[in-house]
Amino acid sequence: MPAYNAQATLKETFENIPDIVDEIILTDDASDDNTVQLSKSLGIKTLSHKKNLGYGANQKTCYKEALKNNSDIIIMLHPDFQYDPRLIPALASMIAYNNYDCVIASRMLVNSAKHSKMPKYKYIANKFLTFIQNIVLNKGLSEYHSGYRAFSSEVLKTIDFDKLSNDFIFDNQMIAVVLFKGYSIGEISCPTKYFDNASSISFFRSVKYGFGVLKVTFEYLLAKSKVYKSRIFN
Ligand SMILES: Nc1nc2c(ncn2[C@@H]2O[C@H](COP(=O)(O)OP(=O)(O)O)[C@@H](O)[C@H]2O)c(=O)[nH]1
Ligand SMILES: [Mg+2]
Repeated sequence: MPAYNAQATLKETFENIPDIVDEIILTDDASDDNTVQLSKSLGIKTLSHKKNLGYGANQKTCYKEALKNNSDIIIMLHPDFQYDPRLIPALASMIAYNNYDCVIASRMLVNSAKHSKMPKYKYIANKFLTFIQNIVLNKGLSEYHSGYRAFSSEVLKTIDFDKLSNDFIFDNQMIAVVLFKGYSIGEISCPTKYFDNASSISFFRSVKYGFGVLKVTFEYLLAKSKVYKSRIFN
């Protein structure tokens, strides 16, 4: 769980994580609240950044720690309780049975996002960016932006994720690189919740993310057509 100011929702998220999970790791990106204390009191293995390094940087710390323990399947779950932790076995089984190398819990597959107060601009941007990426990346995913995903450890060992951004665009770069390397990505549907305590990225950060997605898509196109390999695809 990459955490940032997750005090209000961490306990509920944690309590809904099924027993099938062998180890839970939380990395805190210098939260202003009591996320770290709460996490430790719940018995979660907790690591923390001294300074705020960003959402991508937080995931890097988390994946490195998870890889240290010879894990087979690594699942990212946001501690803001927007995604249902009880779907972990569904995600994990698709990797365990070698159906896919990576699985995304999609908020768009059965359109749960539309009925969950996801801000309209986020919904429309998600649809638009997904449409573009499906064409360029030659896939049929329902979204590329969910923060609930599972990886086989082989994927995370092979991908040099340190090269990816420390910011929010890390998530989208990750999918693009996973596909570029020839790994497969599956999806399950997942309801999502939008409520007051769920942290919300500002409009400005979302717009920046949107342009970042277009940049990743363009870089993928250049790399795939062997014109130019940018840092993340090299
Ligand atoms: N590391 C880090 N994470 C952040 C920061 N701001 C937001 N987040 C996390 O990013 C995730 C996604 O943000 P959120 O507002 O929930 O977006 P949404 O789920 O797409 O509506 C959440 O789990 C937040 O905790 C930050 O400055 N640093
Ligand atoms: Mg969220």
